[in-house]
Amino acid sequence: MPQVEVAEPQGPRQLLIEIDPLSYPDPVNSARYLRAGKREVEASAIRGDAVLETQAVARNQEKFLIHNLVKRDPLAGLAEDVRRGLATQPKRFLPKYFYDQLGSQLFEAICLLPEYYLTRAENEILVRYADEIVASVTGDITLLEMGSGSASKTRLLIEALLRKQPELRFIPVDISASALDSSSRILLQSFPQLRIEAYAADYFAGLAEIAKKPRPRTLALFLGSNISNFDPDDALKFLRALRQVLRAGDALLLGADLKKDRAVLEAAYDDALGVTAAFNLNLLARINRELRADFNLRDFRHVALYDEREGRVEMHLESAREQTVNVGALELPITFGEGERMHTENSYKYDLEGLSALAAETGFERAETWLDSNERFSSNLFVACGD
Ligand code: AVJ
Repeated sequence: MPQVEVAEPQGPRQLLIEIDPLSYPDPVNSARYLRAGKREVEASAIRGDAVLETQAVARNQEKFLIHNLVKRDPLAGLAEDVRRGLATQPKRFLPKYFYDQLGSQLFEAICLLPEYYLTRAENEILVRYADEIVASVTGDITLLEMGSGSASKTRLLIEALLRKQPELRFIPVDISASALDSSSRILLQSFPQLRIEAYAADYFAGLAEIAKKPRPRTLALFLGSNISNFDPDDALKFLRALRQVLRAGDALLLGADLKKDRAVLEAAYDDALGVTAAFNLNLLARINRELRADFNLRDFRHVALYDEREGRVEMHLESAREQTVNVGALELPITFGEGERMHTENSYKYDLEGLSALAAETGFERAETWLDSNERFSSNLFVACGD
């Protein structure tokens, strides 16, 4: 039976890790992986539908804790969301389902593409201004990161913080327990001055949990243009929820891609090598695999378009012909007309005015903004206003 939702420290020597079943879909291999790859972790129980629970004694016990708040049956969410999305007109999917194991790696590949300037631009900003950024927040800082993923850019800020303070508490929140686990271990190896308390959770659940404990001066990070998947209303909701766990004078470093020339934007989401197309089509491959559907990937085409009025790049999957697809797990035949599009992602672009408004509407002030040398991407310091 699913029980432990939050791992409380069980005493100084113990660490409770729950492994995300999505990331370790095969319990036998997960157990083997844990024994072979992570000697400090001993798998003690395998139960239920591929949920693996480990009671572990860790070498870094007091330095690393993961709280797993991820729901136990992630497939139930996918099935329900696919059913709903295919019943809607126009059909649509949620971008969070891009990131299965292959999808996450395709996204890593996207970040290396010449057309996808976002990652490089943000990296350039952080390399150049990390010291200035952390200097603009006073006091002994705790670092909080929403959607930390592989945490490679975070490293630059951690280094800057450790140049100005001897120790650092880092609280990453990410939907993937396995990403948190591996990125945390790597960070702890590089930075002995770090203590990590990670939350495997969606943003809102993670924030609700974090709000329960008081924290000193906090710098929150929301990097990589991760805000771009939120519709305007949801962006407000998210920033207000984040503002609630902060105190006046705490800050948020928000990475936001800027509005620009259509050709540049569309190329970034429709690269010549076809990696973004594969990333998009992988949604169908995932539904085939996990919900026993029979999408023929060759019968769908990747489409990326900048809607200037909405200020967003849209991704779609377009049916090349009239066809019927079965989704076994939903006992659902779905028909597509020729040229019919399923909407798979919005990526909102901002300008500095919009960012100021966003801050003002959510209890922040846009205190400073740093740009890359091509002025394509922005890193914004939102300072929390008086409570
Ligand atoms: C991870 C949401 C920031 O919108 O640029 C990249 C996702 N989609 N290429 C973005 C994405 C297609 C990315 N974010």
